[in-house]
Amino acid sequence: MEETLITRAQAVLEQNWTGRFTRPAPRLYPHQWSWDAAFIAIGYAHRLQARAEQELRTLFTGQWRNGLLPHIVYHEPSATYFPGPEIWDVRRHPAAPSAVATSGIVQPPNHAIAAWHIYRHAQDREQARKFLQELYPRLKAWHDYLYRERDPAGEGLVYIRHPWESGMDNAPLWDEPLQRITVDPKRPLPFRRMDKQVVNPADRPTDADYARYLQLVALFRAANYEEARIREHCPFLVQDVLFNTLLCQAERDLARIARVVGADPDQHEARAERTAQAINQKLWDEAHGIYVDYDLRTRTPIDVHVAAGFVPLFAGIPSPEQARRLCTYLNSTSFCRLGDRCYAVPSYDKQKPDFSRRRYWRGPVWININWLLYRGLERYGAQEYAAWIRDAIIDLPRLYDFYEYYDPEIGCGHGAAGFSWTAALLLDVLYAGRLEANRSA
Ligand code: 2M8
Repeated sequence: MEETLITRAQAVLEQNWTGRFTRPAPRLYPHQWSWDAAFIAIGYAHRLQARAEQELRTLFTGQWRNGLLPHIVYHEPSATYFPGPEIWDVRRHPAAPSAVATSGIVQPPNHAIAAWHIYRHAQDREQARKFLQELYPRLKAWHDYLYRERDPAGEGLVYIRHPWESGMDNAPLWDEPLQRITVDPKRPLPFRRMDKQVVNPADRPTDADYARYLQLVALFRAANYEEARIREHCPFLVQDVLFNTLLCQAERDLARIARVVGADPDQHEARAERTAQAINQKLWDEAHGIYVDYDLRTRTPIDVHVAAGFVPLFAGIPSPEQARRLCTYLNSTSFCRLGDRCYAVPSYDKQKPDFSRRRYWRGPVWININWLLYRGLERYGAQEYAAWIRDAIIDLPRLYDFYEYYDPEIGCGHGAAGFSWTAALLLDVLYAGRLEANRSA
């Protein structure tokens, strides 16, 4: 049974592989996405090391000269995705690459995590060491960019300036900050959305969401992508838990990479520590026992509880007492109480009236978030809960195929079919299980 599932997962990735990179999904997402590429490389690493390396190498061809790693690299033109490179018009900034088209925003920095994972699981260690050597300066430039441009006060927390930068595009987290951008609901959109032609529109963000997303892009364009100008005018500036957690773990892994390639690990360890402390000081909600985002425009916490609020477990950020409280909240009717009718952790608090079992980031189960939680719970020794999630990462694709996201109660898949990170992270879980079994045999 396991072999068949591995074959099915590999077939999904094979179908999405273009020869240089892997599309997140065949029609809905035809380009290369930043954090998808890292999750996909994590899946490839166990058997296809060279391809895992190539996935990241190809992504970094889109890196800007100031270190910014764009959220989309448009290697090839496509008629099935909006917005295309002309909407971003990133050449307005002198650091944008000239050889390849990119977007002008970023996504969560999970790349050093993936690069370290490739090295740890390498079939050819020497090749992996060379790969780390090649990638280290680019990873460092990427993190330097984030701390330099996105953390002007030197708090150890970087900000995002667009919901797409969070990776959780239409999460309820953004409802309030987005209200600051006024749109006329009666005015037809001045562009044509392609996503609604490809998947069920009931699963996707609304037109009003898209109007606001595109207004933010217009603001970035008008500022010629100069960060200081954007920072001054952007109505959306948020210190996000998931983004900063991944940055913290990525810095920890970059320190390990630095040791392998003979660079200085101390700066990375120091930054990771500072970010971990800042997350604990500023983003921990003591009253509810969960981490929450912080709105830099209103200088207030965003009082919305999402699955990403538990992810600091992944980077070893919570104290044992905080971890205990996180586990209690996770194991409740708001999220996924073990033994209840729930496959895995839904993306949003189920008790909220606007929770949805099928609308994109407003409730469904996402495999990448659950994978981060599974690893985090293991790190804290919460084995029973970790095993529950691990089973779901295997069962959901086995029973309902490789979808972008799943109904937390009945399991069926929504969004794009043939979704790459669902396949890649399943492969990681299965191969890691085999390693574990071999070790204890
Ligand atoms: C989704 O985001 C893109 C925009 O970046 C979209 O909806 O068009 C998100 O789920 C994001 O996290 C993901 O990286 C991307 C590709 O899978 O799709």
